[in-house]
Amino acid sequence: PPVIRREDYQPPAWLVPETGLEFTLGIDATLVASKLRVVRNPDGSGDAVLRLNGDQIVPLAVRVDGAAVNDWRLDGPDLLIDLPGAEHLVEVETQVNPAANSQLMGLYASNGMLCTQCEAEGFRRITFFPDRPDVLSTYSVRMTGDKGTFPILLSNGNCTAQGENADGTHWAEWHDPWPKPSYLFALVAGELVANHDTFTTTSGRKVDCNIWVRPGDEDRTQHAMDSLIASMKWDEEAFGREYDLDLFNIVAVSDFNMGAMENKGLNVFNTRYVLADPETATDADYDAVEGVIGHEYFHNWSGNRITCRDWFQLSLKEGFTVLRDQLFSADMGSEAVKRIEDVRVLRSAQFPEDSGPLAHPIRPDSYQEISNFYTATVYNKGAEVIRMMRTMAGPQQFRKGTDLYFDRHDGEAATCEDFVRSMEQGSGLDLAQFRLWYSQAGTPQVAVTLKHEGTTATLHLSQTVPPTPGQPEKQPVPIPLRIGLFDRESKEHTGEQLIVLTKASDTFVFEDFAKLPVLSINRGFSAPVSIEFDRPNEDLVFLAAHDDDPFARYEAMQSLVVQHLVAAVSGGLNDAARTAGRAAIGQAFAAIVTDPALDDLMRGELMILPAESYLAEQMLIADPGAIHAEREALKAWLGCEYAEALGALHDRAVGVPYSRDAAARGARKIKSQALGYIAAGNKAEGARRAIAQYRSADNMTDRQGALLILSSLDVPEREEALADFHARYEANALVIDKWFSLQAGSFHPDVLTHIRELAGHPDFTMTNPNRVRALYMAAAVNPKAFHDESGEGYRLIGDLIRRLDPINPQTAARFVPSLGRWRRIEPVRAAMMREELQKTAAEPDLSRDVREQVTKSLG
Ligand code: DPP
Ligand code: ZN
Repeated sequence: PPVIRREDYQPPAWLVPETGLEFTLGIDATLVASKLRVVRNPDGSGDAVLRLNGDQIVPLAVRVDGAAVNDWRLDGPDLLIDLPGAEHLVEVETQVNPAANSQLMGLYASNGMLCTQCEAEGFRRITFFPDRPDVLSTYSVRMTGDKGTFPILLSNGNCTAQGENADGTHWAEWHDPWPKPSYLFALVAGELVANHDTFTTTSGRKVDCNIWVRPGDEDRTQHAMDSLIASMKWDEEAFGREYDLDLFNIVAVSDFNMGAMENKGLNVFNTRYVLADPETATDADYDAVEGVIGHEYFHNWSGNRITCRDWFQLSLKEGFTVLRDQLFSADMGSEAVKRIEDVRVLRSAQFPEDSGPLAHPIRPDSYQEISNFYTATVYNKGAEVIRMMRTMAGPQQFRKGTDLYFDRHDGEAATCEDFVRSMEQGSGLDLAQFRLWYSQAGTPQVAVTLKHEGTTATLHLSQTVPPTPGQPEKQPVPIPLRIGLFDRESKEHTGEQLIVLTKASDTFVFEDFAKLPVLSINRGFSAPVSIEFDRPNEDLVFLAAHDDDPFARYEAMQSLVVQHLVAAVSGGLNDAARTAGRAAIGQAFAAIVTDPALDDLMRGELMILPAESYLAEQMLIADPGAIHAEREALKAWLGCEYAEALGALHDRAVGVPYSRDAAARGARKIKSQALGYIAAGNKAEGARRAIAQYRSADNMTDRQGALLILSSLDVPEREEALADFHARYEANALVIDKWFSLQAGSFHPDVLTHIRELAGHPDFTMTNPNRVRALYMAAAVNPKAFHDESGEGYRLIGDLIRRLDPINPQTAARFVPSLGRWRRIEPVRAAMMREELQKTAAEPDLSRDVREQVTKSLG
């Protein structure tokens, strides 16, 4: 497949200021008639040929300026038409089969309704069009369909007319006044009901807000509606951005590749990010709904009003919008807990990407299939990069930068460079060297030493950015580090400072310290780097108990555990060192479990042990079996050693009645955390408490929390609870997804057998991405199942990729990176992982999506 390169960007030869689309809707056959007003781009190449992209569609009729033409031709999937003048009306008719569209890109059928997904290149599966984000057009859409099958007809913008025909069909016309690229087009038709509310913007525009779902689901939409209205208000206050249409529609669909899609005025959502009530959604699900609703809403400015010039600029909208949704969620709940959660996602999903064969800068230089670049790097590291600008500028100056960006580029298809330049001019930052964060891949490593002499503390920092594919050599990047120096006696620090490491190595001097202070560094995770700082356990115990920066407190606990487990796994711990290491961890752990000053949401967060994937990241070559065993052993030791305190914690939390307030959510969080340790330390006691919690649960957080513990235990209560859960929620697809993923994610000794059986369960289907992910993504991220020494886990995922690829290549490709980690895994397992990649590469008809990921992973 051809490689697309950023440096090859050319402006489009033709622009399409106006687009008319007429749909005659049918589940198996939908006719699409387009009317494109095309004009030669004065800044284009002057090419007389109009190239309209297509994908698995054929032109049934082509007209230019009202007359049928026959001299069009196909170039691969694209339609080429020679146009003599500077402006023409081009009309093309096509037909698509939504029911046969298992890729879920373009127009497809889901659960009896029709919907679209066009980002990144799905519009070309609906009609021929210059399907690139720098061609902005005003859309008028007319659709006609059977009134019984499609009672609700929706598209972008406003509904301008509707009516009924004598033959039982009805029609609607929609007009979107805001010019947009084709990837933001959307159409939905089907039987839907709405939760309706209104929001009045700061300048007095009254906006109708609707959340459309299948009949029966409307009782689970209130949290989504509350989140939408909170997002609209927040974006006015935090970024000065107001909504710009009279209507905002959200539609929930059950078959969806992504989380959600920000189509102008008509967001389409995966049901899992819309539907929530206490009986079926956990507290984490509630948070995810709020975050994704916010994310898609914020795209209305960062993405829609200002879009991307080309797909290499994806982080322009995604990195920035992730930062915006993170700041929103922080304001809605606990800023400290949100920050820790975001860093955990970065470390478990993005760090491995950055150190593996698929590493790419947040602004990639090339791709074969753009769908493969909707990554944790573009999204989450992209957000971290913009967050660093905010940290260096301060919130007020940062806001000046974003204001200038929104003002200057409104209505444009912009680049990352446009954003950086606006930020420089608006905020006053000099970002010349900082631009390296956009072009270099790899997680910078910062080595730290702190020395003390007389009354002077000397901090020495040095950085390396590791080589990544195609980028053997790197330059130093500016790394903003928030630091605090604690006096050991007073347990206070001398005031937080921001230092920026710009050179390969540098020294910072601090005066007036009678003794060596305790350094708290990268507070708030001010830079997305890994810190290498060898220091005594007692300093980490000190920070885990006393640091006033909540992230730093979490980090100290994590570092204690990481240092200990990495040493244990590498065989570097004698009995004395193991005892000392555990004692230090235990001391910090006990302080966390019992500290009355901590709120429970934070306590629950601090109790979470570092993920096995993150531990593996700390080693050049990892032995997943040893990591799993050591981590479980530590968990069991903590559960035993602190059984009494953990039991008391669980008892206290059990007594807190359900509500959505922070205290009750905190109680539920520590309830599940405590249960995990109790079960690790004492299986019988864990099972006893878990089944009691399961039986008396009046909400999904408690029920799922208990089932999570039971599903890993080889006890009779396990079967009882799993059978009850299935029977209770049979009719609810999102909860049945949980039933699959809890079992596939469990540490039960027979987990691989369970997964194989679940793949044959009548509720399993390969055509629904949520269900596929519930079973197989849970398995792929379950270190016990995936890295089983038999290699069965690797074969499971390899088989899945090969079977799913012909059905849904985009989702299939998402499973490749787990196998692509082979170079960092011990040789016996590595060979088996590699074999699955080779077997996949040998398939003759591999999609472009999977082909690119597999080739790079082997390369
Ligand atoms: N729908 C995806 C997102 O919002 C892609 N734009 O991130
Ligand atoms: Zn997005």
